[in-house]
Amino acid sequence: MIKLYHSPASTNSRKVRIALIEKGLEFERVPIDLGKKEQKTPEYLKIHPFGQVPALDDEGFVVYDSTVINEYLEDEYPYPPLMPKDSDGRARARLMEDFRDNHFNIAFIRIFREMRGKPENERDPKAIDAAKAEIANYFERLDRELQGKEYLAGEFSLADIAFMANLDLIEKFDIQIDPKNKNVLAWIARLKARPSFAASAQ
Ligand SMILES: N[C@@H](CCC(=O)N[C@@H](CS)C(=O)NCC(=O)O)C(=O)O
Repeated sequence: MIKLYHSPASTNSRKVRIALIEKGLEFERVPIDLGKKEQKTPEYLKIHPFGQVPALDDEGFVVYDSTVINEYLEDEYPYPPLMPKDSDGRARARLMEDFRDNHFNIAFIRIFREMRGKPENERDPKAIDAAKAEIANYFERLDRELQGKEYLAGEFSLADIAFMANLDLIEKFDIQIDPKNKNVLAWIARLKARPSFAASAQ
């Protein structure tokens, strides 16, 4: 059976949980406690050389990095497809996933680092507000990207899954979405309605 080394709270782990559930694949969840630095133990470093989650073991074939894992799952288990068929659509889905991984999610990580384990008087409100303002700009971009479309690359794809992994944090971090971003609000409601959203929470 597929084994997923993950942390329940990690957004990058959730990306892979969602893809596995969308593909209807059974998998064993192996929790790695990031607080206890289990990701840096010599045994785990044999699975993931950079000591991070997620990592996936498919009957002895080990792959790490959420984006690479999801591409592997798409190649190995093509049905139901989670990438467009045409090269333009595939490039678009990859660009959107890159936007989430290297920009959108990074702003969330900055807020997480400020809030995690720090009493309120030790947090830097300016850093939190700056990250929230950046996320507000990203929602504007996403709203334009979603004009006339239900999902980022037309059909539901790995690009949407990447953003889906962050949706719970929007409420948790009290991030407001300007109501003028109607395409984003409708898209978020669509993503949250998918059974894989609730099923991937842990
Ligand atoms: N590019 C990697 C990033 C993985 C990553 O940042 N994982 C975080 C949790 S979301 C982690 O393991 N942090 C603990 C650490 O780096 O020690 C991916 O997409 O899988």
